[in-house]
Parts: sequence; structure tokens; C-alpha cells
Amino acid sequence: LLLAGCAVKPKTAVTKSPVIGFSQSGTESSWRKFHTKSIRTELKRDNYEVMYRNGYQNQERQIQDVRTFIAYQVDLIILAPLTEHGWEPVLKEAKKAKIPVVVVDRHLEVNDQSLYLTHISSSFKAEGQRAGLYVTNHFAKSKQRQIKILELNGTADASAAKLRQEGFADTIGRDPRAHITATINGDFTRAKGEEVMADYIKNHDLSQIDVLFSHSDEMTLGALKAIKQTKIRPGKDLIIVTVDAQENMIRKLQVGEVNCVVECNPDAGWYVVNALNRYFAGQQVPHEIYMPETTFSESNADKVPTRNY
Ligand code: GZL
Repeated sequence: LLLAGCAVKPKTAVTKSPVIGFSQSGTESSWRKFHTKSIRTELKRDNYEVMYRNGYQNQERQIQDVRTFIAYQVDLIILAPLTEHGWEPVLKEAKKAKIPVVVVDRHLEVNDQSLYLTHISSSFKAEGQRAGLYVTNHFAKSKQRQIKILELNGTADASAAKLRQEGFADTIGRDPRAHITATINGDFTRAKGEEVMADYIKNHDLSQIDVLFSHSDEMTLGALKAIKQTKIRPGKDLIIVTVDAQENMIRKLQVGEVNCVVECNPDAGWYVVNALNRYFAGQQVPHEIYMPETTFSESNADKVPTRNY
């Protein structure tokens, strides 16, 4: 090992950091952007190498991204599925290539649960229940005989939308006065939220509606723009309940423009890296990991922790 008069240090076996393919569904909200940032920051902190792909809210594109990860033979795939169905084929290809898949955020529907290692997300049904609870509590002492609710839904076939709707319906169903009189779909985006709300206002009398339940803050921000073109005072004439707890929505809660903000916690990074570290250390990983979250309303609007998103 003596070359040209100097000893060449024997190469120590450098363990290669695992390479992680991360397929994110899109960048449609501050919530989503922070969800991505939280996971990538923690992966970097623990020296994982990351191949990140943005699916631009297109499932076909996400499936191609996962195929790219398989071709690169990454050590593990993190997938934030846009919608619930249509993932079996590509998950079977990953399994055949012996690449584990960690599902984050929304659910995906598979018959064979071994197609993914774990699912790390929020309980969207509980978020819907909390939204419904706020509504029934708000009208508990009211003599109003009817509580008419307009629901602004997120992306069709997205578990976040389906389960929020299910949880909300569960809870308001306990008050015989409460009814969802109309449902409009804003696809979890601000632009679509504004468009479908403006369309609803054009064809209906919004003053007949008591409550707007919106599945995400981005859609609520769009809907508020349309509502402000009318005489209806958001947060006063129209009770507004929304989900995510983005900083921009907390500010609206604090000035009384909305009444209840159900938190959906995007800070998944620590939970994801903890699961990866356990997997690569050969330890057990639970099949479902739920993130902690809460609800904000006028009662605690002045005590909301900094949102970071
Ligand atoms: C929920 C997530 C939803 C957020 C929206 O976990 O899937 O998608 O509530 C985002 O901000 O569009």
C-alpha cells in the first residue's frame, strides 16, 4: 500500500445512505407544500438521499414517478396518493422489485395490505366529526327550526374529502334540524373553490344557507372571495367551518371571518423518518400511524401555535 512513498489509507467500508423515492400528489395548498417540506427536511437530517417528484395533482403522472423509482431501484418509496383507487398494479411492481412503500397523507385502497409497509396520516373522519361538532354546538341553544348547510367538497375519490364528509355527516346527523342542502366540489384548490361558490351564488339565494363546511382552507379562501361580492357577512350571517389551519386561515378566524378551523397536521416529517429508521433497522413498523391534531375556534383563537404553513 506504499505508493510514491506515502501510505494510502485503506478505504473504510462507507455504508451508502438509502435512496428514497418520494412521490408527492401536488402543490395545491400551503398545507401540501409544508407537508413536502417537513418530510424532505427530516429525510435530509437523517442523511437519506431523496428523489422527489411532484405529481401535479395527476395520478397517471404519480404512477410514472413510482415506476421511475422502481427503475432506479431506490431502497424505499414514499407515496402521497392523490386519490384512493388505481394503485394496485404499480404497488405490485414495487413489491416484485422488493421495494417497500410508505403511504403518507391520503389513503389508498388495496385488497392486499402487504402492498405497503405503513400509512402515516391524519384521521380525516375525526376532522369531519370535529367540524360537525362545532356546528351542532353552535346551534345547540338556537330556536332555529332548520340548519341549512352548504358543503364544499375536496377532490373526488380523495380519502381526505370522502372521510371528512362521512365524519361531518355522522355528527350533524344527531341534530334533526341540520341538513346538507347542497354540495359543490372545489377540488381542494382556491381557484375552483371561488368558481363553484360564485356559481352557487349566481343560481341560489345564499342568505338561505346557515353554514358553509369546506374541506380545505384553500377552497375556503376562494369561496370567501365570491361571498364578499354579496351582502352576506362571512362568520356572522354565514357560519364557516374549514379544515387545515393554514396561517392565512387562522388570521381570518382571529378577525371573525370564519368560525371554526379544524387542524389537519402536515408536519409528518418526524413520523415518516421514525418509521424509515425502524424499517432499515429491521424493527416492526405499525401499519397505521396517526398524527396528533386539534380544533381552533373563537374560544381559543388567541392561543393558536405558530402554523409554519
Ligand atoms: C389532507 C390533505 C388535503 C389538505 C388540503 O391530509 O390531503 O389535501 O387538507 C390538500 O390542503 O389539498
